[in-house]
Amino acid sequence: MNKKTIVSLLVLALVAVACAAETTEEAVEEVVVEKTTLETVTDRGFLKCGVSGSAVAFSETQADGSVTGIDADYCYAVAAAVFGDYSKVEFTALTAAERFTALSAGEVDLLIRNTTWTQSRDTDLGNDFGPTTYYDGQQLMGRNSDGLSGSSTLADIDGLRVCTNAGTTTEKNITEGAGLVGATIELVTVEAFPEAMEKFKAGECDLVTTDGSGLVGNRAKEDKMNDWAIFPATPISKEPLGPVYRSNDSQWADIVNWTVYATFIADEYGVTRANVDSFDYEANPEMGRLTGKNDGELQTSMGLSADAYYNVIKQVGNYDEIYSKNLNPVGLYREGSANALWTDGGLIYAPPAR
Ligand SMILES: N[C@@H](CCC(=O)N[C@@H](CS)C(=O)NCC(=O)O)C(=O)O
Repeated sequence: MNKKTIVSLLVLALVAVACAAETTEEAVEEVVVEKTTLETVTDRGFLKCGVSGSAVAFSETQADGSVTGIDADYCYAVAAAVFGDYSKVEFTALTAAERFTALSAGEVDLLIRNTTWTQSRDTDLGNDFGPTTYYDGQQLMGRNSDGLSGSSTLADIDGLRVCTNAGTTTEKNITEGAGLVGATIELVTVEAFPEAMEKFKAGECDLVTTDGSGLVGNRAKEDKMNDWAIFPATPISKEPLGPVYRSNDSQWADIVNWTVYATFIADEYGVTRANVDSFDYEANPEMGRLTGKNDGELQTSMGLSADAYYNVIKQVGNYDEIYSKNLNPVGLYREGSANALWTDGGLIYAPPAR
């Protein structure tokens, strides 16, 4: 719920104009005016962003309290757009099961927590989804020593114990998918995915399952490239991950969406943190409009400063910079994946900035 402001309006309710009578009645009415999310955020002075805090390469809370990862960087990007200062973010670590309640209760302004865009979450839960920032898909991870490999299939999990975290698409997909191939599994559901990893390492589960990126990230973190297999080669589901905000909040949706699109467009034109100041905006009017350098900028009509998206690129980077910094170290690369730019055969595509 947004904070509400009680505004006392002096309503000249009844101006009696009948005949020549000079009676003027005044009524004071209390009208509840809801602040927009942008007003709430700017009045507060920082953005409240909901993340996982323990999702490898997506949002990891560090010892000093800072949060790193691609999801965290998109929180920083929205703060850079709104405040011209990426650091104006307060992160809230949320489990998968509590994330949508926290968003609808107004505990966070924005949720960027490896959250899959699904029809029910979009239509039933009071959420709207921004552009996908990572195209993922669900896989499983097991031990090579148990006879599993990258070419194992869902049928091979018959009789096995599978761990995952609650409140996810993961638990639904695996239940449905195993059923479809006639595999009987024991599904062990825990609150947060790191607990599933602990059970897997302790031998209490034969398999863990979640978004493929999470499995790749955890395998890299545990240095088990040669011991743990991720399968099936083609994921069992589509998991488009991206920002989520409350429904019916068009201005805030536009701000978040165009923050993401600005990083895509800058990637398309090769505008980086390093060259954003020296880039030839005359030669690329679209980038000029988007960064507020040329005429025709549209950021001010969105309630932002003209240079809002310049600040995003300057302070956080374009999509490729954000992706590469966070995901390459765990072995996730864009080349040949859906996360490549549309000009390279991928799905990363933004509408034109005009
Ligand atoms: N994308 C799925 C799964 C999200 C999910 O919970 N992913 C795990 C694996 S990356 C995670 O966030 N783990 C960290 C945690 O539980 O805090 C969804 O939206 O339901």
